[in-house]
Amino acid sequence: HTPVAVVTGASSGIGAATVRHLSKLGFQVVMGARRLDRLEALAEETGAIAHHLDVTDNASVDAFCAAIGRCDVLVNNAGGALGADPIESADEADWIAMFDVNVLGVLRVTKGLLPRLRESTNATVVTIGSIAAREPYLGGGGYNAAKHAVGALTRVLRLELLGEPIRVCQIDPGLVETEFSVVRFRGDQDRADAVYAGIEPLTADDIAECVTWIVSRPPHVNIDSMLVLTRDQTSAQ
Ligand code: NJP
Repeated sequence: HTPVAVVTGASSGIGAATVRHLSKLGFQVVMGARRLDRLEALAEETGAIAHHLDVTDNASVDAFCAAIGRCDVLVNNAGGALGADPIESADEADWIAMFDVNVLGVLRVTKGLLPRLRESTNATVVTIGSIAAREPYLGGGGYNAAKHAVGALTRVLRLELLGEPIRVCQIDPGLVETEFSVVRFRGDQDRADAVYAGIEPLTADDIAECVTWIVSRPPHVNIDSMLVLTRDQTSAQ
């Protein structure tokens, strides 16, 4: 049988690159995101199966999970930052939205697919965290807090699944050239360029290659976590 990989947030950036790389590796990929037009184009290109998915909406997650009959690999990738304000002027709505998509989004999809992952003899959950899950950086308290929570969720899941044939891993990328900063700075490209000046970013393919490497290790090898920075970054930028 062909192994099945599920990728959330597959309509751009790291998620889309991961769909391409896992498809090339021989997985039947099932992908979800809100921008279905983007997914349909990627489905045409890769043979992956597209479903609408909003990880902040329980009904959407339920419908997505119900459409999946088999799951050997789950890549929890949907997420992002909203705003870059200091705590003194933090917008509570942004913080709530960031926890909803980054933390509860991972919780909802993981919870929904655990029964399918348990049916696999060699399952892997790879969650895309962030450098912000390790070292808080200035310019995004809510994102830092949310990704720290993602790190805790990953580690608790690993403890809960110990002894079962399900590997649990988190990849923490540094700066990756995707639509991330467009969302973070609400389309203000000048502000994004100023923050990221002088840093040559990683590409989405760089991170997708980490995903394929992790899932193709022998079943007893669990790559617990991976911090992937650009050469121009330290862990506190
Ligand atoms: O960004 P982008 P990345 N339900 O904006 C989807 C982390 N990261 O590839 O729904 C379902 O190109 C959205 O799809 P759509 C970051 O935190 C990045 O860089 O159609 N999906 C799109 O496909 C995130 O966890 C950097 O709008 C939802 C995807 O998420 C992951 O990498 C650094 C959704 C975002 O793609 C991928 O982000 C770092 C929802 N409610 C961590 N909301 C970096 N780029 O520098 C969004 O440390 N999506």
